[in-house]
Amino acid sequence: MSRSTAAALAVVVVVGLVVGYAALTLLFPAEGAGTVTSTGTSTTTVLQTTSVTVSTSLPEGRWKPDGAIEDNEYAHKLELADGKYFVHWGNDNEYLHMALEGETNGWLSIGFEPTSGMQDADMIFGWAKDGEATVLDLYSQGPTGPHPPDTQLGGTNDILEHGGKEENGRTVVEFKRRLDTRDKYDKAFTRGQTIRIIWAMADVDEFTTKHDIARGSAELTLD
Ligand code: HEM
Ligand SMILES: [Ca+2]
Ligand SMILES: [Ca+2]
Repeated sequence: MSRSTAAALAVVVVVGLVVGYAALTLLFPAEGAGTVTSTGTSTTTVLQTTSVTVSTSLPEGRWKPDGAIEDNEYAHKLELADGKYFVHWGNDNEYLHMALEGETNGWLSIGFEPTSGMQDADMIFGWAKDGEATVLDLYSQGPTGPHPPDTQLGGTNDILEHGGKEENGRTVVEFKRRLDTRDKYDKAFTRGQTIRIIWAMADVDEFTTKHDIARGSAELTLD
């Protein structure tokens, strides 16, 4: 090996170390957001491509659809209905985790991106009864419904996991879906997006009886 080749190789190795270190620093921020996948490509032809996958504990690791809202389980919280209803949420690159919490023994609901009234809202309905939670993926076809399950319209149920609890007049339902489910009856979300929502609650455990406690609209922003 000639001296110049050796010198060139040494430079390449040093550059490789620096690039690798930079990639690692990027991959391990103080507060990581979910699963970070990054591919660092070297600047020279000699170095190969590095691909590292890192899972942090936020928020996937902490999230449990058990009907209990733990500290730090959700990064965000929105108060509605003068404190009778709260929406909690968090997201990473892939998933949205959400909890609906309200002063009712009936249903809680959230609708994403309606056009007018309830129309075209991608709705999620939930309630808990006898220790069992029901969470439904629905779509509102008109300004006051109807909002059948996506599956009845030829779409898909995109609630990946769910759970909930009814206790002392309070109901909590928790669920997880992809930011982009690829179902035409769901709204596709991107990171950092501000989503217009409608919300409603009622004191009955079935999704064809109207909101008899409260309803309204608001906004929430994803990480
Ligand atoms: C369970 C079946 C439902 C029925 C039968 C129903 C029916 C109606 C009706 C008749 C109205 C007209 C105004 C009024 O009477 O209050 C209305 C308004 C509204 N509903 Fe529903 N609704 C249902 C579920 C939902 C759900 C699940 C949400 C939210 C996710 C929702 C959110 C709203 C909002 C925000 C308005 C006001 C719209 C506006 O004036 O711009 N509704 N609903
Ligand atoms: Ca939980
Ligand atoms: Ca769906």
